[in-house]
Amino acid sequence: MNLRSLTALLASASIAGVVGNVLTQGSPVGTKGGRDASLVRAFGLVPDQLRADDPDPLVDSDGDLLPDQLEWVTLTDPRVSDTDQNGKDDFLQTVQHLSPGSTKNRPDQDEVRVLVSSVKVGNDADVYVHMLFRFLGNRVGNVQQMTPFITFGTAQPINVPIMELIGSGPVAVRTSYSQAHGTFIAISARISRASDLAPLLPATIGAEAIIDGKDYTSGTYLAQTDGLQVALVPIDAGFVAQPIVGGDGQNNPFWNANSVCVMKMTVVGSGLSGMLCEVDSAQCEVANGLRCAPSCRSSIGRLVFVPDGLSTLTGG
Ligand SMILES: [Ca+2]
Ligand SMILES: [Ca+2]
Repeated sequence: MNLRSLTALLASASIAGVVGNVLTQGSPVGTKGGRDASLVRAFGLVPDQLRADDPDPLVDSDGDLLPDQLEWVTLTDPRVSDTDQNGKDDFLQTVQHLSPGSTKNRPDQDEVRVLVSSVKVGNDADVYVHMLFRFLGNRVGNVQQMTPFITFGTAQPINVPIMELIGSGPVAVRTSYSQAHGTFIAISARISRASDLAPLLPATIGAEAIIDGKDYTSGTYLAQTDGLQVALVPIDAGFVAQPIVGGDGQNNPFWNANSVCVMKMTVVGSGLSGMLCEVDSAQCEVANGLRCAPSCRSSIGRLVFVPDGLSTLTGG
């Protein structure tokens, strides 16, 4: 199935009802490390077809709906659902575009965030897009439009809808509900091989959505650095360049231990289709367990084109 039908299903009252029913029954719809079979059936999605010897690319060790591989990208701890122990689950802070330890406060509202991770497969990797939703209360919002896209090229950026890619491979849907934080939904879909994505980088993969009449645009900026595909992850101090293959830096001698590349950017131009930003500072800063590329400093001066501007990455 493709995203058009997924969108239609998401938007339909019947699916909202199915999700609502599951939620109101109070049953644990998110199962540890896996997809909820009833929801997968309800959405008409094809569950992963994995061989017994394949690692599960979407395993979620701490049950917070963020796959372990994605938590490497979001700088959260895949073993703990509340990395910074502030009473807010990693999913909530992530969907709010906040990093662990962030001192920022976001208004309590519906949220959408689109992130990218990848999983090694032989000498290549599978690239996954993750669409995270948070709805206030015990409800699923009315998804009137959902358009995943990839934007690449700096001089004349090209924006291509990628809905046909979503559903061409495995898709997983996970949900949870809590009275304190509302309804969380995570949709993860394999969209590409890393080798097929590489010629398009740097690029932004994201989605535009209209939910309950409100526009949302969220995405992840991807670039090729030191032979690795990295995502620009917003933190309070700027942006971190983080490899999208989980843990890959640990075995790569080109990466130094216990630091990440923190970059700051300023907007140098804007047009109808987005903003052109320039990296004006970049340095390896202390971060336990993470890795910083030796090319970090040379990021200064790099131009980054982001659809709709930096708010696509930061949530505004
Ligand atoms: Ca997790
Ligand atoms: Ca937290």
